[in-house]
Amino acid sequence: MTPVTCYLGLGANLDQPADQLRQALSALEQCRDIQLTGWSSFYRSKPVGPQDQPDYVNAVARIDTTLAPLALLDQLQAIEQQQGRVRLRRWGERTLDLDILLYADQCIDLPRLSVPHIEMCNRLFVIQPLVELAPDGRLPNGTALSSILETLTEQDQLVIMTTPSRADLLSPP
Ligand code: ROI
Repeated sequence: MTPVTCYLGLGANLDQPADQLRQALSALEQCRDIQLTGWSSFYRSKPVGPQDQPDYVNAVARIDTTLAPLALLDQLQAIEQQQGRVRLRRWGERTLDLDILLYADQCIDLPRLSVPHIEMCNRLFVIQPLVELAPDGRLPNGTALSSILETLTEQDQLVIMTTPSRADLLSPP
Protein backbone atom coordinates (compact mmCIF):
# COMPACT_ATOMS: atom_id res chain seq x y z
CA MET A 1 0.00 0.00 0.00
CA THR A 2 1.27 3.48 -0.80
CA PRO A 3 1.46 5.66 2.31
CA VAL A 4 -1.36 8.07 3.07
CA THR A 5 -1.15 11.29 5.08
CA CYS A 6 -3.09 11.44 8.35
CA TYR A 7 -3.52 13.95 11.13
CA LEU A 8 -3.68 12.82 14.75
CA GLY A 9 -4.96 14.72 17.79
CA LEU A 10 -2.94 14.44 21.00
CA GLY A 11 -4.24 15.43 24.42
CA ALA A 12 -3.31 14.86 28.07
CA ASN A 13 -3.97 16.45 31.45
CA LEU A 14 -2.37 14.08 33.97
CA ASP A 15 1.19 13.00 34.85
CA GLN A 16 3.12 15.88 33.27
CA PRO A 17 0.98 16.17 30.16
CA ALA A 18 3.61 17.84 27.96
CA ASP A 19 5.94 14.87 28.63
CA GLN A 20 3.10 12.49 27.74
CA LEU A 21 2.75 14.21 24.37
CA ARG A 22 6.48 14.23 23.78
CA GLN A 23 6.68 10.51 24.57
CA ALA A 24 3.74 9.83 22.26
CA LEU A 25 5.52 11.62 19.39
CA SER A 26 8.61 9.62 20.17
CA ALA A 27 6.60 6.36 20.09
CA LEU A 28 5.04 7.34 16.75
CA GLU A 29 8.48 8.07 15.37
CA GLN A 30 9.55 4.55 16.33
CA CYS A 31 6.63 2.76 14.66
CA ARG A 32 7.75 0.78 11.65
CA ASP A 33 4.69 1.57 9.54
CA ILE A 34 4.45 5.24 10.49
CA GLN A 35 6.56 8.17 9.41
CA LEU A 36 6.17 11.22 11.63
CA THR A 37 6.42 14.20 9.27
CA GLY A 38 5.53 17.07 11.58
CA TRP A 39 3.73 18.33 14.63
CA SER A 40 2.15 21.55 15.80
CA SER A 41 3.13 23.67 18.76
CA PHE A 42 2.00 22.35 22.12
CA TYR A 43 -0.95 24.34 23.46
CA ARG A 44 -2.26 24.66 26.99
CA SER A 45 -6.07 24.63 26.95
CA LYS A 46 -8.89 24.89 29.48
CA PRO A 47 -10.86 21.66 29.82
CA VAL A 48 -13.89 21.29 27.59
CA GLY A 49 -16.43 19.37 29.69
CA PRO A 50 -16.18 19.20 33.50
CA GLN A 51 -14.13 22.16 34.75
CA ASP A 52 -12.93 20.48 37.96
CA GLN A 53 -9.93 18.89 36.24
CA PRO A 54 -6.45 20.15 35.30
CA ASP A 55 -5.78 22.11 32.11
CA TYR A 56 -4.88 20.04 29.05
CA VAL A 57 -1.92 20.08 26.73
CA ASN A 58 -2.99 19.54 23.12
CA ALA A 59 -1.20 19.21 19.79
CA VAL A 60 -1.66 17.70 16.34
CA ALA A 61 0.79 15.40 14.54
CA ARG A 62 1.07 14.65 10.82
CA ILE A 63 2.08 11.15 9.73
CA ASP A 64 2.46 9.14 6.55
CA THR A 65 1.39 5.56 7.07
CA THR A 66 0.79 2.31 5.24
CA LEU A 67 -1.53 1.13 8.03
CA ALA A 68 -5.22 0.77 7.25
CA PRO A 69 -7.48 2.88 9.49
CA LEU A 70 -8.29 0.22 12.09
CA ALA A 71 -4.69 -0.99 12.21
CA LEU A 72 -3.63 2.61 12.84
CA LEU A 73 -6.24 2.88 15.60
CA ASP A 74 -4.86 -0.33 17.19
CA GLN A 75 -1.37 1.15 17.08
CA LEU A 76 -2.50 4.41 18.72
CA GLN A 77 -4.35 2.52 21.44
CA ALA A 78 -1.23 0.43 22.08
CA ILE A 79 0.76 3.65 22.58
CA GLU A 80 -1.92 4.95 24.97
CA GLN A 81 -1.69 1.72 26.96
CA GLN A 82 2.14 1.71 26.98
CA GLN A 83 2.00 5.14 28.57
CA GLY A 84 -0.29 3.76 31.27
CA ARG A 85 -3.39 5.48 30.03
CA VAL A 86 -5.89 6.08 32.75
CA ARG A 87 -9.24 7.63 32.09
CA LEU A 88 -11.06 8.30 35.31
CA ARG A 89 -14.49 9.26 33.90
CA ARG A 90 -16.24 10.18 30.65
CA TRP A 91 -15.34 13.75 29.67
CA GLY A 92 -12.74 13.58 32.42
CA GLU A 93 -9.01 13.61 32.95
CA ARG A 94 -6.69 11.23 31.10
CA THR A 95 -2.96 10.57 30.78
CA LEU A 96 -3.02 10.37 26.99
CA ASP A 97 -5.58 10.54 24.24
CA LEU A 98 -4.60 9.85 20.61
CA ASP A 99 -7.29 10.38 17.99
CA ILE A 100 -7.34 9.96 14.22
CA LEU A 101 -8.63 13.34 13.02
CA LEU A 102 -8.16 12.91 9.26
CA TYR A 103 -7.15 9.84 7.25
CA ALA A 104 -6.21 10.97 3.72
CA ASP A 105 -9.49 12.40 2.39
CA GLN A 106 -11.56 9.42 3.55
CA CYS A 107 -14.82 9.38 5.46
CA ILE A 108 -14.94 6.35 7.77
CA ASP A 109 -18.00 5.31 9.73
CA LEU A 110 -17.35 2.16 11.74
CA PRO A 111 -18.44 1.18 15.26
CA ARG A 112 -14.88 1.75 16.55
CA LEU A 113 -13.89 4.68 14.39
CA SER A 114 -15.41 7.81 12.86
CA VAL A 115 -13.24 9.95 10.60
CA PRO A 116 -13.19 12.92 10.37
CA HIS A 117 -13.30 12.86 14.16
CA ILE A 118 -16.89 13.66 15.14
CA GLU A 119 -16.19 16.51 17.55
CA MET A 120 -13.14 18.07 15.92
CA CYS A 121 -14.94 20.94 14.19
CA ASN A 122 -16.35 22.13 17.53
CA ARG A 123 -13.05 22.19 19.38
CA LEU A 124 -10.54 24.99 19.20
CA PHE A 125 -7.96 22.75 20.91
CA VAL A 126 -8.07 20.53 17.81
CA ILE A 127 -8.64 23.01 14.98
CA GLN A 128 -6.05 25.62 15.99
CA PRO A 129 -3.09 23.20 16.07
CA LEU A 130 -4.43 21.48 12.94
CA VAL A 131 -4.57 24.78 11.01
CA GLU A 132 -1.08 25.65 12.26
CA LEU A 133 0.19 22.40 10.74
CA ALA A 134 -2.05 22.36 7.63
CA PRO A 135 -3.02 25.97 6.86
CA ASP A 136 -4.51 24.99 3.49
CA GLY A 137 -6.10 21.75 4.76
CA ARG A 138 -9.67 20.74 4.02
CA LEU A 139 -12.22 18.25 5.31
CA PRO A 140 -13.18 15.43 2.91
CA ASN A 141 -16.30 17.49 2.02
CA GLY A 142 -14.09 20.38 0.87
CA THR A 143 -14.61 22.74 3.84
CA ALA A 144 -11.42 24.70 4.53
CA LEU A 145 -10.06 24.07 8.04
CA SER A 146 -9.20 27.78 8.30
CA SER A 147 -12.89 28.67 7.83
CA ILE A 148 -13.80 26.35 10.74
CA LEU A 149 -11.24 28.09 12.92
CA GLU A 150 -13.05 31.37 12.30
CA THR A 151 -16.25 29.91 13.79
CA LEU A 152 -14.57 29.02 17.11
CA THR A 153 -13.69 32.51 18.32
CA GLU A 154 -15.96 32.25 21.39
CA GLN A 155 -13.86 29.52 23.02
CA ASP A 156 -11.18 30.08 25.65
CA GLN A 157 -7.92 31.03 23.97
CA LEU A 158 -5.12 28.47 23.89
CA VAL A 159 -1.65 29.31 25.22
CA ILE A 160 1.38 28.26 23.16
CA MET A 161 3.94 26.32 25.23
CA THR A 162 7.52 25.20 24.70
CA THR A 163 7.38 22.57 21.98
CA PRO A 164 9.92 19.76 21.49
CA SER A 165 12.22 19.64 18.48
CA ARG A 166 12.99 16.35 16.75
CA ALA A 167 16.20 16.04 18.79
CA ASP A 168 14.14 16.40 22.00
CA LEU A 169 12.11 13.33 21.08
CA LEU A 170 15.14 11.10 21.43
CA SER A 171 16.41 12.29 24.80
CA PRO A 172 14.72 11.42 28.10
CA PRO A 173 12.71 14.23 29.79
N1 ROI B 1 -10.52 19.52 26.83
C1 ROI B 1 -9.36 19.98 26.33
N2 ROI B 1 -9.05 21.27 26.50
N3 ROI B 1 -8.48 19.18 25.68
C2 ROI B 1 -8.74 17.86 25.47
O1 ROI B 1 -7.92 17.14 24.87
C3 ROI B 1 -9.96 17.34 25.96
N4 ROI B 1 -10.30 16.04 25.77
C4 ROI B 1 -11.48 15.56 26.18
C5 ROI B 1 -12.50 16.41 26.87
C6 ROI B 1 -12.86 15.78 28.20
C7 ROI B 1 -13.74 16.51 25.99
N5 ROI B 1 -12.03 17.75 27.12
C8 ROI B 1 -10.84 18.22 26.64
O2 ROI B 1 -11.78 14.30 25.92
